[in-house]
Amino acid sequence: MHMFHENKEEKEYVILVAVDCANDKNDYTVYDVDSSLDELAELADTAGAEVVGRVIQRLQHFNPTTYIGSGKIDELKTMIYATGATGIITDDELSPSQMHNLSQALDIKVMDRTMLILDIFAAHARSAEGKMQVELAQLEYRLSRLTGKGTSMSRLGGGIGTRGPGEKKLEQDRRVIRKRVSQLKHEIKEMSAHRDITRAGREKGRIPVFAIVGYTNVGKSTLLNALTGAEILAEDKLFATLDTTTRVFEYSRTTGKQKILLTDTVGFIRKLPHNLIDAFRSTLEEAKYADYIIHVVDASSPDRLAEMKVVYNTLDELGITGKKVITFFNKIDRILGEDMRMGLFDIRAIDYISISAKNKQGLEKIPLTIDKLLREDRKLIERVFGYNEMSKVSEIKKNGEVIEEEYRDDGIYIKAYV
Ligand SMILES: Nc1nc2c(ncn2[C@@H]2O[C@H](COP(=O)(O)OP(=O)(O)OP(=O)(O)O)[C@@H](O)[C@H]2O)c(=O)[nH]1
Ligand SMILES: [Mg+2]
Repeated sequence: MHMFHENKEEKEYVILVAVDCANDKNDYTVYDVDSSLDELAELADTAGAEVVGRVIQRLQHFNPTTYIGSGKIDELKTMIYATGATGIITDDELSPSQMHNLSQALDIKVMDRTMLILDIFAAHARSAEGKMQVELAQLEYRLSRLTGKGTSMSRLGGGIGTRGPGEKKLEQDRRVIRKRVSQLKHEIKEMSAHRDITRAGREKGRIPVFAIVGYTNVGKSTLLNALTGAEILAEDKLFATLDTTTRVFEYSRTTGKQKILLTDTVGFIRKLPHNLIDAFRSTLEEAKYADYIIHVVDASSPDRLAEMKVVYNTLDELGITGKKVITFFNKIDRILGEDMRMGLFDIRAIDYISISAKNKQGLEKIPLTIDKLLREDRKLIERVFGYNEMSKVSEIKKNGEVIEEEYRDDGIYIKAYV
């Protein structure tokens, strides 16, 4: 079901179409329509299509039958003719009937943001689980269109286009797809059960786990690579990472070494399709099993605030709340001047620092920031352990942070965070 990848020769030339439902222009935590189309253009580029035009219509509400109004459809037809576009992509998910009506009216391939994101996920999925999750999301998206959920057709109860062999074929397709869907769901469930076991094993080790989360393309994988030498693909593409990777990050401080686990996760984006959230739930929820969250933000993005808000909303939606967050403002190398850096703060975070993962700038601040966080959840103890309590001492040395240690006649004096 890939839109653009199956045939590399046949490049798509697309016009991006958006409806601007007049939200508050002074609220910088909300995407404005131009930024949203910029992002859609990046998505199209990532999927290998070339953007040849943009159409924006300001409306109070989306048109329920054709998404945009009839006047705009005429304008769009002219633009299609003039640019030789082979398709359009709308910035919002279309209902089955909107998609049908628009393609009838324009006589051209009509795609929406959801299809585009699904397509990119399909092209980037590497692991068996990732591939199955994408397939599941795609099939469910198709199924909702096949059954005509929400179309006016089923409500009309018959008529042209609802009878004949086509309908029988659809019924068969539906059955095949449903079977595959339940098979996929089953297999994905088994895989995530297996992961739970691996996690349980990790729990015992008591190494603190930090999940690296953030908007797509902010530099999460670059950060993990810089800190641990992991060789994860990091590129200027949206959703380069679809599988989670965990690596040990070990650093030294005067009081000894500290090990933590860092997990790279799938990036978030606004209007992440619901099919995808459901299918990728176990992958997206990876952060749920972490002790702490590292929130990576692209400090150089003009939509920084809106992106941060999307990340926190998505975390809330996934039920990942109440975890302590530290925020890394990344790509600081792209920000010139102190003024710009002044605005970098995150009220939801315990602490925040500025870094450049790519240029390895500011990374030396990371251990201190992590220590501070770990210490907050640890208790400072100070006492003498008798020589018959050596196992306790080695336990503290392994999992805690020893500040002072002194051999005395009556035992070992220990001052430590545990
Ligand atoms: N200038 C600059 N570019 C960076 C920095 N960190 C990462 N990048 C670039 O940003 C792009 C995205 O980096 P990734 O590490 O793939 O980002 P990600 O957050 O893992 O993205 P997804 O996995 O696609 O969600 C790459 O082209 C990186 O080279 C940085 O500190 N400065
Ligand atoms: Mg990545």
